[in-house]
Order: sequence, then structure tokens, then C-alpha cells
Amino acid sequence: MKLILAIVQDTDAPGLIKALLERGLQSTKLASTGGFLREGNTTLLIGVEEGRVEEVLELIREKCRTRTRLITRGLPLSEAPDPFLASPVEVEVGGAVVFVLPVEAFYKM
Ligand code: 2BA
Repeated sequence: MKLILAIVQDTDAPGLIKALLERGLQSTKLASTGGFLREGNTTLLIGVEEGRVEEVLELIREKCRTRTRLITRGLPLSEAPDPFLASPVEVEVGGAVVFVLPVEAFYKM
């Protein structure tokens, strides 16, 4: 068995969870926050048999879109010594960041 840990954008999570459910795949949704943007994202825990990992990865690819976010880092424009330092920077986020972990044991008690 494998544990797939998928960090996805909040807007993509419902569609992905639904698609997993339609294939009989269970998931647990955790509210998480990205360390860089410090914005909410969703972490899904998906436990699957090894033979279904590719199927899950394919669904993630299908349901999670790459988006660009404009961020302004540092001082507010009015306080910046050089306005260019405060100009927005484009950052690409997602589709998904995925870890596939081995599961030593799985119990439902
Ligand atoms: P964040 O940490 O908020 O990062 C959002 C996006 O900002 C990243 O998208 C990446 O494109 C960009 N980014 C991150 N750190 C950067 C830096 N030092 N300089 C410039 N740009 C930077 P993704 O790579 O798609 O990551 C989306 C989210 O997945 C991340 O949100 C974080 O929550 C998680 N993540 C990504 N890599 C991870 C890792 N190695 N371990 C744990 N979580 C990770």
C-alpha cells in the first residue's frame, strides 16, 4: 500500500475528491498553508493499493490546473525605497505537489 500526499489548490480539491470517490478511492482533506505564499491550500491524504497509484496520479494531473499568482513582497509601495522592489512578481502554483510514501501497515479499528 502507498500513501499519496497531494498538496493542491483549494479550488481544485472538490473536483479531485469527487473524481476519486467515483472510482471508489477514499481521501482525507486537510486544510494547509503554503510556506512561501502563506495562503491556504489543501492537502489530501489518499491511501491506495500500489497498483492504483498511477490511476490517482492521472486524476490529479487531470483535475489540478497550474495557475499564476501575482505577489508583492516586502514593503508596501508607499514605503519602498525603490518602487521596483515592490512591483508584483508572477509565481506559478501547482497543479499539485505530490509525495508517494510507502505504508508499513494499515489498520481500521
Ligand atoms: P507555497 O509554499 O505557498 O508556494 C507556492 C508557489 O510559490 C510554489 O508553487 C512555487 O511556484 C513558488 N515558490 C515556493 N517557494 C519559492 C521560492 N523560495 N522562491 C520563488 N518561488 C517559490 P508549487 O511548487 O506548486 O507549490 C505549491 C505548494 O505546495 C506550496 O505552497 C507548499 O504548500 C507545497 N509544497 C511545495 N513544495 C513542497 C515541498 N518540497 N515540501 C512540502 N510542501 C511543498
